[in-house]
Amino acid sequence: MNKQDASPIRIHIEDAVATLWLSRPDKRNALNDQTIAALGAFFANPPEHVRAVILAGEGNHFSAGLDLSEHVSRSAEHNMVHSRNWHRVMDQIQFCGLPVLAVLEGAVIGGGLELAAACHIRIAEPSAIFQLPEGQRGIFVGGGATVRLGRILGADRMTEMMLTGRKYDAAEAVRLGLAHYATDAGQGMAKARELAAQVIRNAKLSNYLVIEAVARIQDMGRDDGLFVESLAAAMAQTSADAQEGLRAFLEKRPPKFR
Ligand code: 1HE
Repeated sequence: MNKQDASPIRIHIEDAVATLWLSRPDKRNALNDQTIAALGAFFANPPEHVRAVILAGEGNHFSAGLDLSEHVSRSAEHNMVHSRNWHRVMDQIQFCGLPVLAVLEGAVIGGGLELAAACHIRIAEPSAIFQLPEGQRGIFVGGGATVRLGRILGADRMTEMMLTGRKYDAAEAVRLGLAHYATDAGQGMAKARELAAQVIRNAKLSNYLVIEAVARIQDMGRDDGLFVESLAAAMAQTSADAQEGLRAFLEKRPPKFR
């Protein structure tokens, strides 16, 4: 089989958790058009019974970012379309309505960091290196970094990170919010599975609203944000799961959600 034809992601579903492996370890999981398309196809329509998704990289790297070999010969127009396609797919991941956890090892570089930033829970192993080397390659971010990483880091720190091309390790990444958890070597996937199992015990609608509403409300004006928060609260608080969750608390037992 031609290497181009091999699937760029591998999907394994178990106990309502889908694990997606970026599957180009020879290329350090560099994100070519095929990989972005495969991610888009999955997140546009996740299987009905899946309640959480774990994203990881095969080999010892999460992702070395944009596939630079494909990028060399694009026109300005093609670049614009390409970047907008990344934006669409990263939004599909962030707003797929399901919690998405990322296991970060080795390279979390450029577009790899943009992909990680579209995930909701980020777990870093000691080997993880976080970097935005676009300046050193003569290019610019195009997968949503200015919006997502700009918010996580603040524009000031992201500017410095891009100008100097500095690398942050896992401990620094946790301190800065690039990752939420740091684990021992080889423990990232186990931690992701443990957290996924915990998160899917929440009411489905609560998880959905956290994922769909919180980041959007951040982008709204204060009054609009507060209004939408009330709408989301009204939806959640009047659900059958809310009745069950509150009753279970009062009866001192674990809730049984849908
Ligand atoms: C690649 C890529 C890639 C590796 N595109 N082919 N990203 C970067 O600037 C990161 C570039 N990569 C690296 O700095 C290093 O490869 C790593 C630190 C990630 C790993 O180093 P190492 O020594 O383990 O591997 P290697 O020997 O450098 O690479 C192994 C192979 O992967 C080699 O191919 P081969 O055919 O010679 O075996 C590399 O060419 C290939 N490879 N990274 C294509 N990125 C939406 S805009 C986003 C903008 C960006 O993402 S810019 C950042 C791009």
